[in-house]
Amino acid sequence: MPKALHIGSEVADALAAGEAVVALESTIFSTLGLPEPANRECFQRVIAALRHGGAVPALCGVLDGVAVLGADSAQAERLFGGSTKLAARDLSAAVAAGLAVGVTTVSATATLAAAAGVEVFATGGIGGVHRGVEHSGDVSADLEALARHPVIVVSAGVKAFLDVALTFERLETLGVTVLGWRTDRFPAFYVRDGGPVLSHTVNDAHQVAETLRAASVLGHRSGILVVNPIPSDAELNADELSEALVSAETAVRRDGVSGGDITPAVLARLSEQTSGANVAANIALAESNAAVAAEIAVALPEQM
Ligand code: PSU
Ligand code: MN
Repeated sequence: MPKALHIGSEVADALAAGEAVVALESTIFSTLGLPEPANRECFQRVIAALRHGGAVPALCGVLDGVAVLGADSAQAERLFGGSTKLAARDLSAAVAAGLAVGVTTVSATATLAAAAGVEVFATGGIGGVHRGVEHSGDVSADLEALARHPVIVVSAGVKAFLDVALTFERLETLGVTVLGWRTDRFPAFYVRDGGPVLSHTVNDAHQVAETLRAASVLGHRSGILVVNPIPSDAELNADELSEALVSAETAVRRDGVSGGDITPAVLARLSEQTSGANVAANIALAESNAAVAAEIAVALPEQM
């Protein structure tokens, strides 16, 4: 049987040498996450932030029936054009079916990172509990994956149009440790503040690394969510945003969109309504998360 997982050579070398590696999902860099050419700009800025911080980027996806961790630039190009979104449960099926191009969400990327021994993962926002969950039952597989894999995920909170309070409750139920990066509030993606009060705040990467090591020694083998608020100069106006979100969601619901198609549809509408301001904010927060993830990945080996 052909190999199911391919680790890029630079990533494999870095892992063997105990150097810092940060996994990246590919959904946000595809047009499902950001419109062209913002998706490429986001990727370039995330990569630059990781390299600047001393970490090797490991972009994940599925190509020609192989799960890839550490895509090279030609492979990355193919992923940017991907339109099949893969959650954790889809990975093995996509590999077995020989899927040409599949982009990974947070749940699939956390799965691959854990399989390859990559401990840090940077994203924009994770999935969570959707508003109206009582009717739809829509809860992202990202939450379960965070509970299952001992990976540190750096995000600016959850996707803007989710139910943040319910997501926060679910994270507690699942036993996911949530650390506020220099904040005591759960950030609201495009906006710094507004979320629930956090129990744990960290001020530097060593505290995060220590938390992961302690979790391992204590047998708490689940993930750690580090929430990093969007940089202040990039955040959106909270009132304008909530208005735009309501109308984007209403339109998407009216169109009968469901399941994994909801996020791309809402984001596309939102981008029309904010004249692209949400796209600029999304890039800024992803870049900032990458910088924090690099710091954490560099601090990890020192903690052993
Ligand atoms: N947040 C965004 N844009 C995105 C996503 C999150 O602002 O495109 C993607 C991530 O890949 C995340 C996924 O893991 O959406 C969750 O999708 P779902 O709700 O279908 O589980
Ligand atoms: Mn969903």
